[in-house]
Amino acid sequence: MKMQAVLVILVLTGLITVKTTLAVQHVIGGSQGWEQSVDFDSWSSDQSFKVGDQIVFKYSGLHSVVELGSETAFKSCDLGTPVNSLSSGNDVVKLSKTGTRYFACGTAGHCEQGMKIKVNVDSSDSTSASTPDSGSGKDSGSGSESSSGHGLRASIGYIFVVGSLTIGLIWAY
Ligand SMILES: [Cu+2]
Repeated sequence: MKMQAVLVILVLTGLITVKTTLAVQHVIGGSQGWEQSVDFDSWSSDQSFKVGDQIVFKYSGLHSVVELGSETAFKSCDLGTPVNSLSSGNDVVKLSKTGTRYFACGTAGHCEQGMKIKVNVDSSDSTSASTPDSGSGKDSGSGSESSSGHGLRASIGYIFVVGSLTIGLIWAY
């Protein structure tokens, strides 16, 4: 019984470590991606966006991504003065500071049909003081090179969990 307790503690420690230190990559709209059929309001209500996280817009050529500069522009779908425009179909946007960011589809009529999303970025947990240098507030890259760092950190996290499990099992038997 005592050994099982040790195992549980080790695994929990590993999981908590992963949770608090890893930046998360949020694929907008989940498995459906950046598509008209998704209810982005309800999708985002289940998400917790933190500084250091990334959001990814995945979509077909019918769509694009326009970042808007204000709540007003977001509400009225005013795409006239975008902060940023993306169109690779696999657009990675880093959430480098707290605040609200607004995104809409650039295709005529899509924003009005609900293809827009408001992202509220909260500060990351106080324990992780490692905020990668990001001079500009909006560095958004397309492609996968900007997500490789996350992948590496994720691997380290998983190794940690597997390691904890292994040590726990060795202890238990
Ligand atoms: Cu669209």
